[in-house]
Order: sequence, then C-alpha cells, then structure tokens
Amino acid sequence: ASTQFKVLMKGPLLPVRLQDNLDAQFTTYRLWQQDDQAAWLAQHGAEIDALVTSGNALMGASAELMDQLPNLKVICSNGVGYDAIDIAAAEARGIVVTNTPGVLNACVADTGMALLLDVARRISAADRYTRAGQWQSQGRYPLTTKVGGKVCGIVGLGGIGKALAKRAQAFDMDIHYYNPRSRPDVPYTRHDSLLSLAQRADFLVLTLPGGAATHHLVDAGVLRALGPKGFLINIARGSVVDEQALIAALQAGEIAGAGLDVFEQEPAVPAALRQRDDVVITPHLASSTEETMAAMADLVFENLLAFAQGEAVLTRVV
Ligand code: 8YV
Repeated sequence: ASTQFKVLMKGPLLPVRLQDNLDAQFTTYRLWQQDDQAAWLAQHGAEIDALVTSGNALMGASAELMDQLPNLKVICSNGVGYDAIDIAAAEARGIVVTNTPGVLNACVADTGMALLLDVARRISAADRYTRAGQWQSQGRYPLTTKVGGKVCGIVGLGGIGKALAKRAQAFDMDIHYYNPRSRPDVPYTRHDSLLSLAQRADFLVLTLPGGAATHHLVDAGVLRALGPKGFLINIARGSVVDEQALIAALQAGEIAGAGLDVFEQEPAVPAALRQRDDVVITPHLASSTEETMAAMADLVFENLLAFAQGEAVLTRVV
C-alpha cells in the first residue's frame, strides 16, 4: 500500500540518496522543478499525501502550502529545527510532522566548538594573514584568547547543547547554561535568565530552537552583558539574534567577536559581518557531513515509510 503514497519534495534534498530512496518507494513529484509551481499545485495538489521538506529557511511548509495540499497527511522534515514549518497550521489540519533529532547532535556541536576555537584563536583570520604573505611582511600574528578556564555559556541545553557542553568540558571550560526547564541530570551551573548567563559567560553559545518564541532573544542588552571580552557563537537559527544589534556591538567593541553558522536572511550575509576578522562565518553547514546527512536522510525516509504503512512515526514533532 505504501507505494501508492504520493510524495511531494519541496526542494532538492541532500544527500541525493534521500531522493533516490523516495523515488524507489513512492510516487514522487519535485515541486522546485515545475515551471509554474502555483499551476502545478492547483492541478495536482489534492493528490499529494506527503510532503518532504527541510529545516532550511527557503524550504519549510507554510499554512498556504498546506491549503494547496488539501489531502496532505504527513510532513517529513530533513532537519531538527522546524521553525520553517507552521506547526499550529499542521496541527489544526491533523497533519503529522516529523523531524530528525539526535542524529545530528555530534556534528552540530563539533561545528560550534570549531567556531568557538576559531574565533578565539583567530584561525581563519591567521590563515588569511599567512596566505597573503603578511607573516613575512608584517611579522608575528597578534596575540589571541585562551579558551581553557573560560566560561562557556550555553543557551538551550537540549541534545545539541549537551553535546557541546561535553566538548567544551574537554577543553577545560567551565559550563554554565540557561534553559527554560531545569536539567537536574547535568552537573553544570544553571542561570535564571539569559542576561545573567551572558554576564557570566566568556563564550555565549546558542543551541536553542528558532521560531517566534526566541526571535531576537539575543538583543543589544544581552550583547552588552556579554561584554567587550565576550564572544557569541550561533549554531541555532539566525532569527535568534538581532543581527543589526550584533553588527553595532561588534563595531562599537561591545563584544570581542562572533562565530556564526546561521543568519537572519540566508543565504545573504551582511557585508558588515563578512569584512571583519573578529567574525568567523560558515554557510549553515553544521550538520553537513556525509555521515550525519546520511543518518538524517534515513530517519526522514523511515518516518515516512512507517507513516505510509500505518505504523507510528519514529520522531514526531510535539
Ligand atoms: C538543515 C538544520 O535542516 O537540522 C536543522 O535544523 O538547520 C540543518 O540540519 C539541513 O541543512 C537541511 O538539509
């Protein structure tokens, strides 16, 4: 029965193996390949049972799209963050939503640690300096910042936050966190407010969900609390940080630097950030390893297969 399921892919899915698996098991359609998507949806929307999308800002699933797919039963997203999916709209329509928690924690935390080490020790900036021949022309690279012994302040102590904490601990950092719910299972120092954590942290690492509830949580006040020796690391969502306030804080020397994998208007990154040596930027690649993307792809596929066969899905969003 499962092969009768009609599956719409919203955009290209990585790794390609996910598309291949879907093609092999279901009748599939590629929305991004349609010349006139609105016309295609008007003609075929009612046939679609399942939507496969991702956590990417350009993907997701709006209430409007759900209305164009009146018989949609399930949305399987290739990502842990589901802020690009209108969850309330899905719930109201009785649509099941799945994501890919857990399997990406290690790689996302690795990226967070890499950005932290890079911005503290200026690895990327020093690489540019060396390549440009400045070691020879200008001499020794300026001194940087030690990581060991510093406070790593984690915002959102979920699976990714805990994986980050474990890594930061191995670098002799002191782990503090702010999380709405208390985490009695961890030995780390909890703060009652983000402001209190920012005040105490040398490195403020964002591993919390995006969406309306956390929009611009990191604003000018939080950055001021982080202070001129503090660094901001964002491996969560661009929406969590007021990017203009961040640029202003960097320009005014109110914080020491930032390591950013996510941005407010991806894939656009403001020139004011791209210019700076105290900012390390990567193109939303935290989960993008062969191994992790394969595990995510398999989880997306297994969720959809389970649903199509009338079984309980593996990782359902609340
Ligand atoms: C993207 C992510 O979804 O999991 C998330 O929330 O942000 C990423 O893993 C992934 O790049 C989409 O293919």
